[in-house]
Amino acid sequence: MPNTGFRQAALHSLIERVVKNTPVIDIHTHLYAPAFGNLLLWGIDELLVYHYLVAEGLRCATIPYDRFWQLSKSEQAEIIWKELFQERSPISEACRGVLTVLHRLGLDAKERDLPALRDWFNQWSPGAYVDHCMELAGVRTLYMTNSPFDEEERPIWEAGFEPDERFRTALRIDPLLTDWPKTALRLIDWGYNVGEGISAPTLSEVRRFLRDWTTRMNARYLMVSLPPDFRYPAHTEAAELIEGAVLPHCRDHGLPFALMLGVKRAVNPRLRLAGDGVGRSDLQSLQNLCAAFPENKFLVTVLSRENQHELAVLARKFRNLHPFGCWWFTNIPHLIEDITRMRIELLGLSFTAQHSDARVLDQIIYKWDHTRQVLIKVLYDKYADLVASGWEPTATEIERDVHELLGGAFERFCAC
Ligand code: RAT
Ligand code: ZN
Repeated sequence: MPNTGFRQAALHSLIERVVKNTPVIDIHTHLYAPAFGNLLLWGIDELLVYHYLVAEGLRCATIPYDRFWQLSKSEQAEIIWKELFQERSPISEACRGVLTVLHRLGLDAKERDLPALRDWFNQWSPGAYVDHCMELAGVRTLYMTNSPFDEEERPIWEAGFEPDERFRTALRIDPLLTDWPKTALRLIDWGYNVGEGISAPTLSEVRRFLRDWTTRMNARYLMVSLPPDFRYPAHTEAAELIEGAVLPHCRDHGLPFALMLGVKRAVNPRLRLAGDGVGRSDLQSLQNLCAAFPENKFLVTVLSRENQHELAVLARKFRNLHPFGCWWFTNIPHLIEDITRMRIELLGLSFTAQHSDARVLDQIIYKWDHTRQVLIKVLYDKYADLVASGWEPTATEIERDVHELLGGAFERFCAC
């Protein structure tokens, strides 16, 4: 057919335009609205000391871990810059991310001039910089990770502030489920009458705590990350708290519960935040939860590559399960491509393709840029397959579908 090449090019540029222009709902980040002051991180030094880069930089550097942590942030950034950008090419995904950010901001990283980069960032005010980054990244709304257990964050909530509609809240409850004995003492301090064991009165007080913080934060979902050895059902505090407090609370408020499965915390504690690892989770436990609680909604991402296929198959079986994102160690182009292709082939459009997990504001630029590049490739193949089967997707249909993958399906799942 003479015009096949032309039609393929037209399809490709249509998909490219749609994917680049569709605004994103970033459903999981570690960013904060400007009202949170210093908790909102941004700028070149923060980009360089991102824990993804620290883990890579300290593989190359010879400085003892403890000495590294004693340095100021800018000294740490200089070590990472030297090790990963000057002494070898910045070829890893996390390093490439820094370059994409600088490039999209209009800065010339190839000058290799760290002081000049710092000067550029110093001209910005946080408010204006948030607008700039969100616009460049094409992010419409983003979800923060909000923890009442965080000593810096809690007082800000208690004091109150003017909400920023673009920054939504997710109530993060890891310490409640992963370290009950210590958390029980904190709840007692805050006026909740809980006991050491998981009894009915304790569960009801935990529900009161969850209610108070859901209301205070206007939380849109609850969230936890769990280690590979998490099991449900089980005679563990985590399983009993989930069943007796978290899930009933979510049902009462119509909120999803987000499970991030497969993180092994502090595999190397000397690396601090950079020291967490991965392990394969038991998705039978997730199946048990989805089956036992059809009135609950589960947003789920898994850290282990080996769990990805099982998660997608499970989502075919349970409409109360919504897979999302390529999390952390899977947020690298070749796995994003693999996982997204597989999810589309098994689930169509009923999942959320990505979340940024950005900890530093500027990172939304590269995380979304890189994901969009992969999505264009995958979607082009998928729509070209449809064309080859005699189906012609319209531009409006492709726009609708991409919106679905970049937040639309998530909103529908939360609302239903
Ligand atoms: O991706 C990350 O930055 C990790 O450190 C974790 O924060 C992870 O995303 C999580 O939310 O537990
Ligand atoms: Zn995260």
